[in-house]
Amino acid sequence: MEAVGFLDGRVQVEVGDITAARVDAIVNAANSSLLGGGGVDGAIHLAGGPVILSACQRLRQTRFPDGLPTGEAVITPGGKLAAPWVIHTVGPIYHVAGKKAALLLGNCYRNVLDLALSRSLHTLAFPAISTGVYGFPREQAAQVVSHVLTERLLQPPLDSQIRQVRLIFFRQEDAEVFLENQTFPA
Ligand code: AR6
Repeated sequence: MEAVGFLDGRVQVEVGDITAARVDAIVNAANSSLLGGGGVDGAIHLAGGPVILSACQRLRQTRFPDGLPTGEAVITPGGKLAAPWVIHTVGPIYHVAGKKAALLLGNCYRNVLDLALSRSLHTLAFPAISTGVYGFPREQAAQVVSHVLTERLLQPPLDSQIRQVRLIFFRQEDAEVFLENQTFPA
């Protein structure tokens, strides 16, 4: 699939492996332990090497003894990844979050963007947070993600800060579901 652009090309929808993305930071769909797992989390730790886990363990000890709360985000070095940084966020478990699921998923994207702003990062790559093991419906996620990105990327301060957001889907079918359900302005 060719990449598809929105918001003047600043948002790009594509199919691929996020661990190979050359951006300032890739985003990890972590769990609150920050100590790794399966899915994209496992792939990022495997590709980036032990530097990422060490930094996550330090964050647990210093700032988050009870784990990173759902919707929040933290940053670590990227280790051996092409991206110098990884921003870890914890998406909602859909059936646990109930009515708050959409708000919490939106918070993941908002908090990642805010962290990128505070670290002067310009280019990001996101996986489809919560839509794997955590069971968030892909159609609803597409609406939440396109809404939050539109709201934030078109307004100060992110309008002049974030040059590129790549939404990287592992499977072509997931990218197609996103494209069918997104609500970016034409
Ligand atoms: N590049 C891009 N996307 C990927 C890759 C990759 N290399 N690998 C998988 N995906 P999931 P969640 C896609 O389950 O639902 C972990 O165990 C995948 O196809 O990784 O937020 C954590 O430790 C799917 O579309 O994340 C947590 O315990 C998307 O990434 C839990 O899973 C997200 O699927 C988090 O669950």
